[in-house]
Amino acid sequence: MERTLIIFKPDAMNRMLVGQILARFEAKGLRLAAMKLQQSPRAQVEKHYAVHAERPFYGELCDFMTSAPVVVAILEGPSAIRVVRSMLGATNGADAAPGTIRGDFGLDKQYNLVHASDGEETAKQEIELFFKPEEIVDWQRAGDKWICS
Ligand code: 3AN
Repeated sequence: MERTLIIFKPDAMNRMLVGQILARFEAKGLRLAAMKLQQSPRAQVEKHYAVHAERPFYGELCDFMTSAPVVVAILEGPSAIRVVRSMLGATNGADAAPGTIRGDFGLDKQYNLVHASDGEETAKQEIELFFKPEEIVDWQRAGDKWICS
């Protein structure tokens, strides 16, 4: 069982696509372990994207990510990190394969709808950056026994 952090970015919020995209993760069998709506403090976004601090788009990316409230969530399931990344598709929606979230809903590299952790270490760091331990819920769904044998 793995946990990954996702962020519905301001474009997904303003385009009112959160429900549709979340439905795909639920239908896949991934389980919510936490979810909240927040207006992200700029310092949190800057830390989250610190790996891109030297890139020319860093300032604009931080402006974008603080331009509207976002929905932040933790999804869990077997290989959840890899599964969610593959469901998102390539960074640029124009390159993302049809059938992926970015391939079906987007055309842009900045406005690419959802962030998801890209590895075990980043997932751990990002979950700690966005959630307090008491906000994360351990639970079982009635349907779980029909999702993983
Ligand atoms: P991903 O979201 O697929 O992990 P990263 O980590 O390469 O992509 O990029 C982080 C974020 O930076 C992207 N989600 C996107 O919003 C933004 N971004 C990436 N490349 C560019 C670019 N060339 N111009 C503007 N924004 C970009």
